[in-house]
Amino acid sequence: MAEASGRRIVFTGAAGGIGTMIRPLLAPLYPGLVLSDRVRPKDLKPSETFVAADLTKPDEVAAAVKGADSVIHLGGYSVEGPWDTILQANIIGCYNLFEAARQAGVKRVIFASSNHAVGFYPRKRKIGTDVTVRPDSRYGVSKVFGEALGALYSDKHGMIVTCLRIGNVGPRPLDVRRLSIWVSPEDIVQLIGIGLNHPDIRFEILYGVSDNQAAWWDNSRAHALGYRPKGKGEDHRSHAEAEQAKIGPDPVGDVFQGGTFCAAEFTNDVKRAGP
Ligand code: 15L
Repeated sequence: MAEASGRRIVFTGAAGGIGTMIRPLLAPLYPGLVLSDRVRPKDLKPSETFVAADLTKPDEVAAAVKGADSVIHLGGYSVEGPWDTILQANIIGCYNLFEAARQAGVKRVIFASSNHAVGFYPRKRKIGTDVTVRPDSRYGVSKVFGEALGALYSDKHGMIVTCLRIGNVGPRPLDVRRLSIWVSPEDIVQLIGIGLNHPDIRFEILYGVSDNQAAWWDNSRAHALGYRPKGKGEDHRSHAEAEQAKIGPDPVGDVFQGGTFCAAEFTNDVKRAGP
């Protein structure tokens, strides 16, 4: 999809794990992309523009998104953490981002949600994006909060919001669980492109997943919007199984889609955690 000239796109979380992987792929597609994070990426190129912003500081977030047409919001804390860490980075930080975007007249936001918003669905179930959320962690709850904020700003202010429930981004699936949820950097960039450019979007939740035979998610809405993933988890099965053999069984994590995020701090009975 073509990039409108003179369009200012701000990319939060640019120094993070996914940010570092996809920056080189985004650069040729979106010249002038404005990178933002708390810290300057170590490998920042002279051609790249960077604005430092701490998501917990509304004035810094406002300065970062000023004049922006669109925001790719990957910033925040990317795994489970203590409540105050999640509260600051992912709840307050996400609110600051959407509110600053509204005030700046930003038209489109792509929000990096996570599979952990629905992590307590059992692996034996295939789910779409219309199921009740079942977060598996405080982190998962914060992603549900971000999706809800996106819906609010879309309905109330007409912002075009795309939430990507991202599986696990990387060059290949890390273990057997990731055979189901793996997404290649190229495929995530394709989904971001849909969020930035598709004319028919108002509010969407899409799964950030490649074309995996073992997928647990129905991503038909993404496909209807033109998503054509190229990555295939199955191509990496032997690697994933070899890595899995190094990890012991997890009687809780192995039952649920969210894996270790479900097992951490778990005091329920697996059978009572629901179908
Ligand atoms: C996520 O949401 C995390 O950001 C990432 O670090 C992985 O843990 C991934 O989920 C996963 O579920 O594998």
